Amino acid sequence: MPSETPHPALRWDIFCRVIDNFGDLGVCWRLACDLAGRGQVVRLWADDVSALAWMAPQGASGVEVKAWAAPIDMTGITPGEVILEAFGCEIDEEFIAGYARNLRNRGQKCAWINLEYLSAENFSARCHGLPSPVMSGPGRGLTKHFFYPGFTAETGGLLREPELLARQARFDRKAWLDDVGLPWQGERLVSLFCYEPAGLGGLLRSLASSAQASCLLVTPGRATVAVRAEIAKMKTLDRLWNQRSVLSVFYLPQLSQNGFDHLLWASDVNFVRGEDSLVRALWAGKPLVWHIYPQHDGVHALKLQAFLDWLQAPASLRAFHRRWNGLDAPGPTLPDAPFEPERWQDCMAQARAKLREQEDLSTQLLSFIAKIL
Ligand code: TRH
Repeated sequence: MPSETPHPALRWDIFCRVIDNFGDLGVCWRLACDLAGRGQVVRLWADDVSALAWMAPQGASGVEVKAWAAPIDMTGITPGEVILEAFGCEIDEEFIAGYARNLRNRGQKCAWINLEYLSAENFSARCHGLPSPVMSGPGRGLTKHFFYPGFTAETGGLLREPELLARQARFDRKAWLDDVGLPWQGERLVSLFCYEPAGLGGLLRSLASSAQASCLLVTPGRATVAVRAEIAKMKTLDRLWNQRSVLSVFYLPQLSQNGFDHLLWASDVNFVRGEDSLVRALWAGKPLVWHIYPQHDGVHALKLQAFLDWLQAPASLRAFHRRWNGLDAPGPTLPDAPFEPERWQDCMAQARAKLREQEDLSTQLLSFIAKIL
């Protein structure tokens, strides 16, 4: 693994607008904590901080959370040396004006980063690190830089805290399962974090008809609602669908981000969604299925394909993903896509090993800032 060089402590202002779900805040919080853990001083501005109450109940030293309201309250606020807007959110003009003024007064260079969404598509490598001159407003004359996370060495990489893999290696599965109250008898554990997947009924049927007993660990919110609705539907269609009780379902409470990592480490197969949980499942290294965030224009299908190509996913994993994400051409009677996690393990192990060799996102971001300052 590449060695990390120490960086001077800088003050960061990270801005996050919560669109829906938890991913925007989840990524920003992890980034803020990772940077703070490396000696940086971080202020995280978010327009909806409510999810942090369960995602990060302990907070983190070195990270100050600020509620980001409009208009922004600049009382007593001096912008830091680095400003980062996550996923194209726009920082208020008052803040930019203060930032530009500070740069002039201190004779400092601009470190204004636009952190983009994660994608395995080629544009991430092409656009990573590109400058974007600011042409208007109080930041006129300054330059923003695009920072693209990604899966290859030509991109900004993935978040991976320095201690993550060592913590994973020390993880005690049985103790954690006891802690969450799961009376585990050695069944296959399948974690489920998703929206409303088209292939949910197929998964439940596969698990219920398997020779191997499984326990589905269902996260709260949309996954729980979807599973309850699907099970109710299946019961009306065929009340013997899980006759041998080979499948059990365990509904989880909201976990902290660390607890969520533990869930992924404890499970044999992980169903994840969005962006941050996908990255964490890659580090977990178990077979995973990704419910990609659906976009109205359908571009998520290309994004999913690029990811599966990067993963060198075998045909059955691709087929399962198409069904899970509702991307199969509609037909009157689509057969269930086979659930074959044992065939998916190799590509996951290879992907994790490949990613380990690459520099993580925070290391790259710190080097990038050092270069432009
Ligand atoms: O919530 P998401 O669907 O977020 C999505 C994506 O980020 C997407 O790219 C974005 O455009 C959209 O939101 C608006 O999935 P994601 O990204 O995996 O984020 C979930 C976060 O919630 C992640 O940080 C893990 C955390 N989490 C917990 O901390 N505890 C839990 O119990 C669960 C279920 C999740």
